[in-house]
Amino acid sequence: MSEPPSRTPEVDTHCPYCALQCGTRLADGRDIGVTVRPADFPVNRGRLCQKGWTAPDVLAAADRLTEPLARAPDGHLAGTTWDDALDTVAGRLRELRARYGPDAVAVFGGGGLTNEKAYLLGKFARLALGTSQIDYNGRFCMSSAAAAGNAAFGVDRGLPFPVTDLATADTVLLAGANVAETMPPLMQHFDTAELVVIDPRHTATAQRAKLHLQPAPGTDLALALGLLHIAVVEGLTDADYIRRRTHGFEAAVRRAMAWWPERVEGVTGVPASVQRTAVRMLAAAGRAYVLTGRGVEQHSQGTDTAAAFINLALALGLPGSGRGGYGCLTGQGNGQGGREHGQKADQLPGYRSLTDPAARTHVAGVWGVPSESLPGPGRTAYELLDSLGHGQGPRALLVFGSNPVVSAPHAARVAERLASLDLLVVADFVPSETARAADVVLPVTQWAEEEGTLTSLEGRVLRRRALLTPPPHVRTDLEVLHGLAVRLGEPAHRYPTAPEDVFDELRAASRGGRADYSGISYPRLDAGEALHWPCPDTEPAHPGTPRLFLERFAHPDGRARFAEVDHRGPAEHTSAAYPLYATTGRVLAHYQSGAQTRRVAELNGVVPEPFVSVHPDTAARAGLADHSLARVTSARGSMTARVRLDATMRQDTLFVPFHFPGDGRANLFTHPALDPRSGMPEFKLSAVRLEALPEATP
Ligand SMILES: Nc1nc2c(c(=O)[nH]1)N[C@H]1C(S)=C(S)[C@@H](COP(=O)(O)OP(=O)(O)OC[C@H]3O[C@@H](n4cnc5c(=O)[nH]c(N)nc54)[C@H](O)[C@@H]3O)O[C@H]1N2
Ligand SMILES: Nc1nc2c(c(=O)[nH]1)N[C@H]1C(S)=C(S)[C@@H](COP(=O)(O)OP(=O)(O)OC[C@H]3O[C@@H](n4cnc5c(=O)[nH]c(N)nc54)[C@H](O)[C@@H]3O)O[C@H]1N2
Ligand code: SF4
Ligand SMILES: [Mo]
Repeated sequence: MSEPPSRTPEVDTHCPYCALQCGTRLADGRDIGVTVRPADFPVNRGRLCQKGWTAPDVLAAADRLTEPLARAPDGHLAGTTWDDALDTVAGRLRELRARYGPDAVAVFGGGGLTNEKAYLLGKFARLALGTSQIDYNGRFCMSSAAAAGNAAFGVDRGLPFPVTDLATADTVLLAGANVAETMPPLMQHFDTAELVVIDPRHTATAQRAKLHLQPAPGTDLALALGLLHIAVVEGLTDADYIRRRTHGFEAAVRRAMAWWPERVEGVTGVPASVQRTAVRMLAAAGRAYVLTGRGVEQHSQGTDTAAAFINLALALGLPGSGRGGYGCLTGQGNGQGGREHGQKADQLPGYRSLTDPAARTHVAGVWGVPSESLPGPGRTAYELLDSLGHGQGPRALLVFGSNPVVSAPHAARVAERLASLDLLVVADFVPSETARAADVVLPVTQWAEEEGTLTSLEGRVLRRRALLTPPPHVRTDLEVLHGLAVRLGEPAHRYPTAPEDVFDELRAASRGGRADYSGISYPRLDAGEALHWPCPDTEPAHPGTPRLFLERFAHPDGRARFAEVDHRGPAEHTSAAYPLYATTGRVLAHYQSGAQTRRVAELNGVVPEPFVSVHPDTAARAGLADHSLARVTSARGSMTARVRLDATMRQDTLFVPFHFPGDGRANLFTHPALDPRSGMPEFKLSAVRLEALPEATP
């Protein structure tokens, strides 16, 4: 066991936000509060972004949740005791289950939860609730790239190599990733590389690029097919690698042959000459990497698009060759671990499939239950939210680590579904927009008050360590799950509350799975070992796997698969009523739904309100000037934002960050069309119109 946290004046831990998981040292400055400084950790090497520097402010947020709340008869959320809150929740869950069956209760998790929380949440859903209805916000994040990675390589680890390998690159293709704002300390690893950036906007990242391809949103699949076409026609593919290490090249190329550069230019707007330069830069590089972000993944053809970029990387002979590779830049703090331990609708711990009989037997054995008692797969995140409170859909929802009222697509619809529930329970440490809509709110600890592990974007397992003792009436998520499970009649020992005990069980459950953690332990991590999964429990101790695929890919025959994909186009096209594209994404100063960063004065000072980036000519046509108030309307609904003129924008495209609540929610206009292979929504493309709003409206 580690030291009791309250006696430690300083601890080494990691930033609470994104998947880069910058190393930090926290100190309890008592009167001045918690201070943070960057550690000399390989991914951040002494740097942090502005969110990391200000993260301690959320620990002391003025409206921090410090006691359980329950909806009083007058409709207000009022303080209550833990026993009352948990008894109420458990009692109502039992009633709903008795009346409608176990699938009447649903669970929504998050990629910010530690490995221990994600694991115990999945176990709680399948055993204590007996429900198939569990999914999480990672479905909205990189699920399409995960599906493409599994199909191509037989395993999905965002970066199958350490971040520091990127520093050896000559050329890096960043497709739909704005790293300069979303993972600023990562940029230092590109100092000597030539960047090729694919983004409809001339982002801070594109400004650092040698070459910027600025396609229309939603056309990346055509572009990636075109890049493969050029590589083939110009004889730049690695025939020896393709023959030895892959399957399916010819079928993939047959599709790409229909995408000659001029046709691709017509669809994407990227000049043929620029396409050719991009491919030549990648092929000429001694070491080259192809990296994808949400810009290409958050589409209804997101899996095929990620697959098309993987095809390009395979054709150039990069993955596992020691000459570069492909990676998906995972987003949330534990976005990687959060997708491995069983909070996904179709999944058991160890990245196992819920429909695989051997996987069910193994995990049921660890849990001490018969495998027939495990439910089958449930609905994916948006389908789940959309089904709430009507028809065969769940009547109760428990939310741990997400704020879907702001972050889910077609958010007005989601808010309406949440309101129709018989019971909404939210565990959070701040009154998020979703918590405010709940019947019961359970106050939980924050990062600096708890122990656990997270798995970063490079598949390395990291320790989160506690500096502070939690406020008196705040509990950990593990304690909440324990308290509920026991009230639902489960044996207490099944839901340990000590993170290390949960981790040790997770190790056993993951043993032999695709994401095998069985050789990783708190003592090894605390001794400073850099352990990347898979890390089986071997004698002598397994060193972990920083680099995957060097010898073979994870498919049984050891070969990677090309995907036979074609461009279908987005779910929605522009029209007379909705003549512009709107895309959505992030700014440096805010994180996700903003539940945390909108509570930090310094960050709010930088970006205080929703905005829409517009080309000056597009704005002028709508009668809008810089800073004027605009309405962005799609067939789903409207949001309001202040105009930011930006002459580098495409004239046909608007950009809106999704960090703001209320009328400023980008997700009031986004399209819930889902990628058929992953359940990823089309966050990155809506057909909209832009109109001026009188100043007084908001
Ligand atoms: N500051 C900040 N950093 C974060 C987060 C945050 O909320 N704020 N969140 C974290 C998480 S969970 C994630 S998932 C990552 C996301 O990290 P990124 O993927 O870098 O972030 P986004 O801003 O969502 O999208 C990246 C870019 O895609 C572009 N884009 C939009 N539509 C298209 C398109 O059709 N094609 C192409 N090629 N590009 C397009 C946008 O203009 C944007 O610049 O960031 C992580 N880091
Ligand atoms: N339009 C549009 N929408 C998007 C995206 C986009 O690019 N465009 N991106 C999507 C992506 S990539 C993502 S990842 C999602 C993220 O969107 P959300 O799922 O809403 O993510 P957060 O805002 O991080 O919400 C996390 C909530 O859980 C709380 N929380 C944090 N840690 C814990 C914990 O350990 N336990 C508990 N109980 N609570 C915790 C936080 O206070 C916060 O209220 O948004 C998606 N939505
Ligand atoms: S880049 Fe990510 S992990 Fe690093 S300080 Fe910023 S938010 Fe935190
Ligand atoms: Mo994400």
